[in-house]
Amino acid sequence: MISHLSLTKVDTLSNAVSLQVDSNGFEFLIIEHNKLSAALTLHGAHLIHFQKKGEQPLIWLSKTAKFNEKTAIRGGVPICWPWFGDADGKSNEKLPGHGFARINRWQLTNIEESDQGVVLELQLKSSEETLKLWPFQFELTLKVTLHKQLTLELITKNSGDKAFAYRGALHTYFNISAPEVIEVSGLNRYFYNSLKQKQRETGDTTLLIDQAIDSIYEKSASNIQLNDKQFQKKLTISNSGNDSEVIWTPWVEGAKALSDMPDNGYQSMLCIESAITQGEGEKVAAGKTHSLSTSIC
Ligand code: TA6
Repeated sequence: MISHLSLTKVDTLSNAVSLQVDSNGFEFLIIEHNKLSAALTLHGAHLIHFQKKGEQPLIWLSKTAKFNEKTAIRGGVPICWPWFGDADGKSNEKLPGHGFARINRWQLTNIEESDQGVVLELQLKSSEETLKLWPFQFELTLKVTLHKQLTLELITKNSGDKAFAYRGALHTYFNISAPEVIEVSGLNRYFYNSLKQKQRETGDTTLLIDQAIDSIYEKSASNIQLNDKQFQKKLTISNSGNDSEVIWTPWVEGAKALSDMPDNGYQSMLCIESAITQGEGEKVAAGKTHSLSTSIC
């Protein structure tokens, strides 16, 4: 899903990991292992590609995604933090939608390689800039396990002296063959429909994809299954530390309205997100940590 990007290698970081840049110097970590390939950007610690040898890419990336310091990348796994959607529920041009973590440059802090694959660790710490947007000191660590399963763990550390609460999501864009052959199961019966002023509704635990969907499901008591009958693939998605799962597809009109998604982009993607969206969010006392994760196999 990244062959269309023309990148130049600037550094070899390990046997499997290299630092590459595009013509604007935008930085990509490219992982080439005998069992898998993957790619992340330091901008947003954003996984944009993951593919196991002999399989379809697991993660969808828009062919018209923008790669610059100001924009969230369309596709991959955006790290939505420290809020989900609009800050405090009101639109505010100063406060970026889905928080600032996905539009800040993270540091690569560790690489572990084995014959199973690669584990990367990236960090983002509070700064003068972030404190202007959100008055709390923090250390965010993203641990990305690229093995036969893909696991992302976002560890929030409150490095300040006052408690805070955060919301957010590991906003995974899955690569699908076609909406009409997809089935999502294992969902909670209760959900909030963001397309209808978030009324609480009761639905089925299985969802078919045949229209625009923007729903926040209360956390499932089981794993979520994504069954793609054309790819002949049944994915199991195991979330922890979350209070909800979000399902999103922009569908026809929504895709047309997005400048960084092709008009037909909705036909090959579906978002299933491990999210913290309820109430004030997850409270983290001074000095304490909280982990939000999603594991896909
Ligand atoms: O996760 C669902 C959602 O909140 C939708 O409402 C839609 O806005 C989507 O995220 C994408 O948000 P973005 O800010 O990345 O365009």
